[in-house]
Amino acid sequence: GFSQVGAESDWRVANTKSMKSALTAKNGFKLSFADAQQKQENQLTAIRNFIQQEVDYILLAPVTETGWDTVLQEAKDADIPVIIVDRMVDVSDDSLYTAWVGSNFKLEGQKACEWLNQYAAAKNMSEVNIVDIQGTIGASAQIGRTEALNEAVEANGWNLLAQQTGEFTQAKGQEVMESMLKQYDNINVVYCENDNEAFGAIDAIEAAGKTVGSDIANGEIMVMSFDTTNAGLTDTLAGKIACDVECNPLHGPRVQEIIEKLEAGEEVDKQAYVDEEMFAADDTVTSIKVDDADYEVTTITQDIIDGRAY
Ligand code: GYE
Repeated sequence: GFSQVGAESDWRVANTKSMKSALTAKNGFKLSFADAQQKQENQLTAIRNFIQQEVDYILLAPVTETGWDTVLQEAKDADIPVIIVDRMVDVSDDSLYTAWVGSNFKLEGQKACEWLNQYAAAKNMSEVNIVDIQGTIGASAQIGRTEALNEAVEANGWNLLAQQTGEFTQAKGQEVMESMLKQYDNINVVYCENDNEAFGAIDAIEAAGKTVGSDIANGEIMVMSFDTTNAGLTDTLAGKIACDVECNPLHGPRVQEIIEKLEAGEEVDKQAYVDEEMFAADDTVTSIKVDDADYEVTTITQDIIDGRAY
């Protein structure tokens, strides 16, 4: 049984597609899928239903990190292994889940912020007046990306004007951007914690008669984002997103492999991070360093977009 957050973003749709494409009857699976519409109580109900159905495995993509101890203990008491997908659970005892597969969200944020730090230096930006359209509060992706920004704001002397959740959706992202534009007339960077919020922010900026782009000196507003969905990279190619940091949603094959190993009585990694890239609209910054590791920044092209799996 797979309890999925919902369909709030292009990323989530790609994640669900990847899971359903791997966990097929042809591959030996019978998948019960539950969409929670971003509500934890729906996930708790779905997990209890899976326990009643005596499924062999429970897959959980948790909407937020806390509140899982009781239901995961019920799954453990029913001898049903739980695999956590994407966001993490914050539980008192990590024997309550067998494995987790997902991204290093803090590193994603650090990569985005270091790109901005290098970009601002290259363009001699006198000040960075930044707003943060956060993801769903309490989701691992929001926690990591926000934490990285807060640390970079301190380290680089940026002005963090506002921080508010856009719930990883385009509609909320647009609404939050509209209100931030009413409050501040000196915003020059918008840090969107996913592509769908960026789409909403871009619409709000353009509706306010301002220009989205990287020419800060001439009053353009630079939009940054995460996920590198097809639509996100298309906006990056158009120069509307200045930097998009990849968050790989293709967890289906990874979860399939974990289950096949468990079925074969083999050990599985408790946590497995996926490797991720980053893309920019131009080649002002072509590589960045985070904690002594180097990361390439790829200038986006249509060919790259056409060649990607999502
Ligand atoms: O960035 C966002 C989705 O948890 C990494 O959730 C995932 C995030 C992703 O809504 O688009």
